[in-house]
Amino acid sequence: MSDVSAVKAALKSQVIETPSWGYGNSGTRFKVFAQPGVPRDPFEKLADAAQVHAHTGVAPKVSLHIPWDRVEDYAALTRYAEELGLRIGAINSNVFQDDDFKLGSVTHPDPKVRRKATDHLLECVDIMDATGSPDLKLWFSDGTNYPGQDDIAGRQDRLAEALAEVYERLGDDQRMLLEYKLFEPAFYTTDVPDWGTSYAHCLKLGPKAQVVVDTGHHAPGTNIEFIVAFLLREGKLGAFDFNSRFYADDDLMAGAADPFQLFRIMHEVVKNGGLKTETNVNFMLDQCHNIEAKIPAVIRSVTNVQEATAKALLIDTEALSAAQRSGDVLASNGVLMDAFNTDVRPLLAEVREELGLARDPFAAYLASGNQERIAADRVGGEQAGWGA
Ligand code: AOS
Ligand code: ZN
Ligand code: ZN
Repeated sequence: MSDVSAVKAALKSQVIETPSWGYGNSGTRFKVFAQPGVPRDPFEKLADAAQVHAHTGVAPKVSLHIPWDRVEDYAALTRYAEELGLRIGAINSNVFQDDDFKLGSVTHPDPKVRRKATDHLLECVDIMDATGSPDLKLWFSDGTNYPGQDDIAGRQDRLAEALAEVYERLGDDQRMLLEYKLFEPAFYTTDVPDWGTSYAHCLKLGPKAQVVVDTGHHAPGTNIEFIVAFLLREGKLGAFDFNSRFYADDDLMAGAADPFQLFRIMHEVVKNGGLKTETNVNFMLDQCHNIEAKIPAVIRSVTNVQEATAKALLIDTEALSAAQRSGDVLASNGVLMDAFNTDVRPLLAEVREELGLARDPFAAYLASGNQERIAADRVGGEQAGWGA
């Protein structure tokens, strides 16, 4: 795409969904560093998400996590989101923080535990009904640590059975997003370890089931953009969980570790129609900010995703396909690298100006005084965090 106004229009219409847990305290297994001003409840998490949207103009949706964001009155939470100019995005289920799930949730050998896990997933669909959320995001920590610990194929049968029950419960405008992850917390087998397993289950379930690609959930060296191209071609790419990693599931700011990889992924998205509204790819962030301030870190991730998208949109597609057709390896690679090496920050600054926003959302947020305000106001009470 070389027409600048079309590039700008595409950048204005891209929606990036931010995670409620990205605003709360988080840490590693060694330490959670509490930060001043961190939200004390789901309402305050929404207020923080609204700051990101106010400064970027492209982040009107927030993923919730149940039970971390469980409230008495979901209608009130939804109304509050609307007052802030936000919508509720994916509902993330949690079948990994209960003693009963030590040996698995929907794949547990005991049918009583499987029932409990499936009931939680069904509760999440009730919450989708109450909040208008279109997406149920499923990530299972299920797996085994030792050879022989359980029946690998049997666990797939149990997983399929639970997914089918939840799929049946979905409304017409609701879908199920099945995330995969190579390992952790299970270290020998994981029940949904890769895109192929997720894809196979989604294919069997039907059109309302699609795959989530979390960019931190692969073996080192995995070609994620190939997976993206393949899933888009099959109509099975439902969403991204963007974050970056140096080692495993590091959950760092998107685009921080490897902006070139993010660009390559966004190239496949753009090339294969993934930016079109009707394709309905949910561009979510899934990250935890352990040592950096949360709201500005989410802003930085949003702008990093935008920069990768802008570069992908600037690729001279005609020159690229001509070079590809003629088998000119160096020329085709050169077209891609020209786009990657373009400084798109001035273009994005113009886009923001046209939306009535400050040219630099990061600096504008820091100058807004919000950080000092929340640090002064949000004293007392439990601070919500990862796992709270
Ligand atoms: C876990 O590693 C996954 O990335 C999930 O997306 C998880 O549900 C999310 O991090 C919130 O807990
Ligand atoms: Zn994730
Ligand atoms: Zn993860």
